[in-house]
Amino acid sequence: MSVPHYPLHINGEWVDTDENYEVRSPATGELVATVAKGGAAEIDAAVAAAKAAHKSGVWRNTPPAERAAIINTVAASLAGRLEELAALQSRENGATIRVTGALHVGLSIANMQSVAAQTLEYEFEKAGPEIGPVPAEGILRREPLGVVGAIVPWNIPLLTIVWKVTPALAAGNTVVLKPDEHAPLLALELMKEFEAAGLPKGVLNVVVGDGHDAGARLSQHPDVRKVGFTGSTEVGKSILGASADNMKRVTLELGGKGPNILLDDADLDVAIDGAIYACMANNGEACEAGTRLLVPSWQKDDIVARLVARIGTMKIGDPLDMATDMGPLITGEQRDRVLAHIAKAQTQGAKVAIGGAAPVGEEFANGYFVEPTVLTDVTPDMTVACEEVFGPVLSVISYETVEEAIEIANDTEYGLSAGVWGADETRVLDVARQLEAGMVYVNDWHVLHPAYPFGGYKQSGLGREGGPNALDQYTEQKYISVDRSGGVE
Ligand code: TXE
Repeated sequence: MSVPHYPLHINGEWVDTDENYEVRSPATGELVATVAKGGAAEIDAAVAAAKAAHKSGVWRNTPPAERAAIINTVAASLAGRLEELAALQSRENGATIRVTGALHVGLSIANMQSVAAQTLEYEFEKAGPEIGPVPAEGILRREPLGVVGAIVPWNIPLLTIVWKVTPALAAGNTVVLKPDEHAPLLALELMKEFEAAGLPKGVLNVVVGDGHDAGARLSQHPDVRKVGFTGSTEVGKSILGASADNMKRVTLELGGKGPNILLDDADLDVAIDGAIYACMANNGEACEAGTRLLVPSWQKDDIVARLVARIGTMKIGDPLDMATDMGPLITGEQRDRVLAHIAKAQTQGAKVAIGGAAPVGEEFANGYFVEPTVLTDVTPDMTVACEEVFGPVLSVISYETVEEAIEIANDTEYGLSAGVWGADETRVLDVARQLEAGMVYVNDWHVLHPAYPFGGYKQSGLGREGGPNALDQYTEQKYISVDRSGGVE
């Protein structure tokens, strides 16, 4: 079977460059596709096309209902291709097919539909209150910003794209999207669908390229008015710095170190599964994973024994198999990073209760697998409890009192997600209100929903994505006052 090739998409054309990326399955090494490699020159061309499209008014003057209709058409096309696209995503980045179907593709479709619905209701222009004492009126407008750059990672590509590109387009902006070079295929499939749905040329452009080259150029470009970014906190800071030159607006969705507090009345039959799901869904490659499990010290041994028993039943392997619970990490470099974290934690006093290594066997020989791992005796000052590991590694930390658990939970520069499990609703909500995180899950985890915002406190980011105000992040506010005491009737 021939391997598909994807060019870049600039100004309504599919364009090739002198170099290609090879996108390979992290489970098997199989070549999944080749993709044209863009750089600063292609970013410049894409920004110029997006700027011209914005200036022409071809998109910002398209009635919002028509913009929403195009988004809905694309959402419907993706829904018709859900299984195919989920499989492509699993082959590309190793996330398991259950997760790519429900989360990567399924939730992306739901978000697109939610943004399309919001677009129909959105008050792009409305009369404001009267202005006294002279007879004067105000008009409140929400206008597109112009050219928007979207820079996204490899771990959950389509959803992180949709969170940016859909509200940006719905609000009338034009967009240059830079996917990660390890997982660019769903960005390019999305581009095909927007093209088929009749999006005018130059309105959405896709340039796959390296971060330090294409990504940096996009974040620095003087004609880009906003950058939406998902990725590491380190790169997020460089994007924030680059935005200063021309006062770009930024939305940043960065790393996390989610604390997951088990209270002493939590139903462990549910909470143990929940704690594993919180940490290890998407192979542990999720910014809002619950990676620090905070347990009452007197229940620790029981909880660890239950975690070990449950994790022992998990199936590691082929991400395309519906029975698989854990696929490979994205690259050999990521796998080695995760294994180095586990090794360092042990030198600092942590113990491996289960996992801790790359699985051995023929089916794992060509992939970047790491066993689901539980570390016990972790203390809050250990590196593994402070830094984002981005792999299937759960750190168990003991606490004596609920106050201490909250203290440990909040003692981090991250603040993306948090969780709390318990039977007493008043008590769990009291704890939830005290946690410094953008999303707090009570008796569950990963409850992402289009109606609710996603984003972090502190160094986990800036701004929110999705939710009821998704379009606000991609519009500028304008106030027009009309003084009727003089000539204007
Ligand atoms: O992320 P990067 P990487 C975390 C996670 C992971 C670590 C490294 O801890 O182990 O980051 O992953 C582009 N200017 N997260 O290296 O580098 C890059 O090409 C502009 C958290 O993959 O932040 C890609 O498109 N852009 C996370 C995107 O930024 C640049 C998701 C993200 O890559 C750039 C992924 C630059 N100088 C990793 N350098 C989350 N929050 O979900 C890179 N890029």
